[in-house]
Formats: sequence, structure tokens, C-alpha cells
Amino acid sequence: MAKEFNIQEASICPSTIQMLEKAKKDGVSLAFNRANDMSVCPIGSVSACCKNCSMGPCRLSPKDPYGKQGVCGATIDTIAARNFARMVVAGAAAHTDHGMGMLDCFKEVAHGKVDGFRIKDEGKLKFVCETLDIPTTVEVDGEVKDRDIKELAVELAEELERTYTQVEGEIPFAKRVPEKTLERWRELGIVPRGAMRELMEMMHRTHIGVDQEYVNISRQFQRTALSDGWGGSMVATEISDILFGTPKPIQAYVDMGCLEEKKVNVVINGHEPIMFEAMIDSVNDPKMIEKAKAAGAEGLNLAGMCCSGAEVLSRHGVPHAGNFMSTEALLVTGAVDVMAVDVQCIKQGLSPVAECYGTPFITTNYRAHIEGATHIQLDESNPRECVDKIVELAIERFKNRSKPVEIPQNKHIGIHGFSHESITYHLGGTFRGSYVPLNDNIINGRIRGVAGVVGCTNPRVKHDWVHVEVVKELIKNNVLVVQTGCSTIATGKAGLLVPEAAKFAGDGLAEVCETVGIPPVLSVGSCVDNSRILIAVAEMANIGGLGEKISDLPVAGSAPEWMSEKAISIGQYFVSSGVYTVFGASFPVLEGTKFKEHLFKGLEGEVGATWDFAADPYEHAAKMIAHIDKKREALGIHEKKERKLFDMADRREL
Ligand code: NFS
Repeated sequence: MAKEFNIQEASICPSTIQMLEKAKKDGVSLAFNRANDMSVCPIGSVSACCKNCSMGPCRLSPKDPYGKQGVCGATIDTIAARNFARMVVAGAAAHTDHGMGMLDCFKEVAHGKVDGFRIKDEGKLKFVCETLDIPTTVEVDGEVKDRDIKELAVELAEELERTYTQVEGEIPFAKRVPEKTLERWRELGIVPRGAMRELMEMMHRTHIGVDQEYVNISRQFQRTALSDGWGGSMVATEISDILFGTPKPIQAYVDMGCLEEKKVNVVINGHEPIMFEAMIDSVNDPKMIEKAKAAGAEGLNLAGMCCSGAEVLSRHGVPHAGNFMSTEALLVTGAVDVMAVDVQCIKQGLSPVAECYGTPFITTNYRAHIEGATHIQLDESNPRECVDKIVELAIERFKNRSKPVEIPQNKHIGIHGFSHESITYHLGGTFRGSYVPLNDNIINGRIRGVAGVVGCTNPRVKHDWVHVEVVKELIKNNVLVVQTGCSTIATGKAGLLVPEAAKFAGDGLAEVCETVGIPPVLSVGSCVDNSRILIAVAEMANIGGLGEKISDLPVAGSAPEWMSEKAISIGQYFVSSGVYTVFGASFPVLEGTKFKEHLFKGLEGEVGATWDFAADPYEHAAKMIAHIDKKREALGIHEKKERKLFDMADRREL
């Protein structure tokens, strides 16, 4: 019999709760209800089963993990390490395929084959070229001239393609890894070659009868995860910046109150920015606005969800309607006139919910069809054709709205769009833009350390609550927080992304925030933009004063409500880069096994950082703070030193 479901305990998001109540009245079931009705498998949840061949599937006993082996003789450590490795592969593949898609689009743009897009940020193009030793100037008759932008773009695309395809040698962005960290990776043999090779080799090694020693398996899944963080994800971020503009701090709204009853509401959910960027053009096209008005609407209203939404929220300030666990709930408003999706984190459950509320549900990417959805393929050389059709369907639905509309009236302003470049500017000013002031404030103790809090939401925990409590604890203890994806939306709804949130911060962090005018929690974009956090920590290590390796820094990572395989890949590339990382919700490896011990302790001896786990948000934050303090002590900066804090006026004077 199904367990009773307590809606009030499911989330701290008032909009999501309101829509769960409405869904109940409407007789509609959402992922929250399905999670309540489905018990977690006690064997699968700790990775004590293997279905890699047909001699099984084999189930070991979580109570006595070494009491039994699989039919082939595989031990719990081999089985759990192989399962973990395959999670890394799936997550890394998602990010690298996304990055490769962006690169394909960039190549077409560079060769002038796409009408809809152009190189928007030439400065960023040059910057990326410079970091990869691609010359941006040329000497002609003794005179130094800038190289042609198109020529640079073609050369950069060719260089970045190695991130995926190269058979031997280090991926291009390995050049951005601090020297001492890179040296360690070389000693361990985990500097990634092309992602395709790493993913292929990892799948091979987890096949029945190949790699059956968990430490050796873990070397390859570290290499695979690094090919995501410093490879596929980083390419996705950098190319998106070049094509669509590098984010700068911008005010924008989050939450379901972004929907407007009298306008045609177009909602985009997914991950790649290409369709979303074309949609921005479409909803701003006077012809399309006219069509909406002719249908009786006041205009067109565009909102994002999940990571697609987080990316354009950061880049352009497009309102964001909710994170992963609010996607079905948003449809329950009856106000969504179309939901268009591309790839990743798109629940199949959206399809029947959309049908209940008469909302056209449109897939646009050949990789991701969904039963019950209408597929309109996006052609990158002419993206407007697809998105204009989607807007027309939305206008049609608006005209014939037959379901009652109930929009939760909640929306929250916040500052989004902190990129590595804008953090440099904000903390250092244009005149001496660098991470020196950040490092200085860490050394003098005003800022205790930096934490990246990222990742999904998950119906197995109280939605948004763990994110918000972890972040509040961190800032209260003077830890500056940087955020991406669903986590940013949770804290945005809690009002933590405004400078006034400094009142929740400890004295030192509050003073820095007030002086430079930033919130204590910085929103840096989508999940692939976790690469921005890697670039930031690399820069902190390179600037000096806080050790030489990333693992020397007083920093920590966290995914409090993770659920996807991408989160495991992200966690692993954070750890292998040298960032101690705590996961919440659950951890997919059995307690008391040698493999778990390796992830939680053994990796310290390899890469200087480990995984950790705490479901309780306060314990979770306490572990991160304790780690930051341990690093401060090792650096000899645990005693507070007074230093002059430079404000804008001081900087001008300088
Ligand atoms: Ni990332 Fe999880 Fe998905 Fe984005 Fe949200 S669920 S790992 S945060 S939308 S990718």
C-alpha cells in the first residue's frame, strides 16, 4: 500500500508546495509522489549488485559484503568500483557530448555557415586562444597586427577538438591546471587524453573479466572525470561565452511568479544554450509579438528551467521558473503555453503532466525523443525555423486555454552572472583586476575560505532545504560560496543572491561583501559552468600565498541534494583536482568496504583530496568548514591578521 504523502514536508519552496496541492486536487502524480510510492532498493542503493553479464545479475549482501562474491568471483570492491566508474562515464559523456555539440556549432559559425549566430565576444575568443598558446597577433612588414577573428576561431576550434578526439597526449586545457597539481596527475597517469578515448577505455575496463582491482579502476575513472571538468565542460562554457557573450553580474528573477497570466508563456528546459538563444530572438521579434497580441495576449513571456535556464539567467537575465524538482509542478499552473526541451534532466513524467494541462511538450534534439512529446528538430544552420514553430504552438494554446490558471505569486530578485572574469573585476577593479584581493582576504582571515555548492534537487530529501541550510551555515562562518545549477535557484528563492544577504554572513565576509558590493553567494551559471569554479581555484593557486596546488587551498565542494550521474562525474573531477567534496542525500557505495575507504581516505594520498558524505545540512557544512580550517592551519594562516581592505575609492587612488 502506498505511504501517506505529506506535501508540506516535501519542499521548502512555497510555489512547489502550492502546485503539489493543486496536483493532488487535479489527480495528477508528480516525481515527489512517485518517490513516496517507490522504496529505495537496499542493495542497488549501495552498489552491491552487478548486471554486467548474464551469469547474474548478482546480488551481494549489504550486511555481509565479503560473505559472497559474484558468479565470476567479483568482490564487492570490484563491483562497487565498476558501478561507480560507469556513473562517471555516463555523467562525463553527458557533459562532453554537450561540449562537443557546442564546438560543432562554433565550427559552423567560424566557417560562416550559420545565419542565426555569430562570434559575440571577440575578447573572450582571444583570451582563450592566449591560454592555449595560439598567437592572437601577427607581424606584417615589421608591424604587429591583430589576427583575423575568423582565422583565430577556426584555429581554436581545431585545437579544442583534441579535447575529444585525440588518441595520445594531454587535452588542451591541461595548460590551465596549476603546475604542481598537473605534475601529480602525470605521476599518477591520470592526465586525460581525448574524452572519447577515456570513456571508451573506462567502459572496456568495467566489462566482465577486465579490470578487477578497485584502485586501478579508480585511476581510470579519475582520468575520465578530469576529461569532463577540464575538457568537455570547460569547452562548453568557453565556447558558449564566445558565441553568446561572457556573463556579467545582472539582476534577474527566479521562481514560478515569473509566469504571466496575460502573456503567452514559453518555457525552456534542458541544457544546451543553442535552442534557448534562438528562442530569445524569436520572442523578441516584433512579428512574433504581433502574432501573440492578435491572439489576445499582452505579449510573449520567456522563462527557463534547470541548467538551460541557469545559463541564460546568468548570461542575459532571462527569468528562471524553477529547478529540477519544480519542472513538473510548473506545468500544474496551467499557465505554461509550451514547454520545449533539448537534453538532460528532462523527466519523462513531464510528458503525461503536460498532456493533463493541455500544454504542448516539444523535444528539439535528435538525441532526446520522449514518448507523447511532439518532436521538432532544431537545425543549427537555421534555428529560427524550429523555435518560431514552437512559439506559434504556444500562441495557439494561449488562444484555446481551457484549463484554469493558478500561478504562485512568488518571485525573487538576485544577482546572477558572476564569471571568472567578473569575479576578477569585482574583487580587484579594472585597474588591478586579479585574484590577489581574494587571496589577501583569505590570508587575513576576513574570508575563511571558498566553497562551491552545486548540483541537483532530489525528492528523497526535503526539496531545496539542504542546499539553503548548507549555504547559510557556510556564509555565517565567513565562507564565500559560489554556486551553479539547481542549487543556485534554491538559494535564489531564499533571497541569498543579493548584496543585502551579507546580513546572514559572518562579520569578515559581510565586510568584504559590503565593501565591494557583492552578495556572499555568487551565482556562476549552469552545471557545465562548474568549470568556472575550476578556473577560479586554479587562479587562486597560481596567484600565490595559498600554497602551490589546488589541494593546498582552503576550499571545499558540495552537492547537497545530488541525484544524477553527472553529479558523480563533477564530484570526482573536483576531488581529483584537489577539492575535498561532500555529498548529501545518499552515497552510492557500501559502508565498510575497501572501495569506500579508498574514496573517503585513500584518495588523499593520491590527489590530496577525498569524497565525504553528510545528509544533515549542519553536519555537511561543519565538515566543509573543518576541512577549510585544516588547510588554513597547514598554510599557517589560521591566526587572524589585520590588513587594510581596499574599497573602490582606495583602488582609484592607487
Ligand atoms: Ni546539474 Fe543535476 Fe540537472 Fe543542472 Fe539540476 S539536476 S547535476 S544542476 S538541471 S544538470
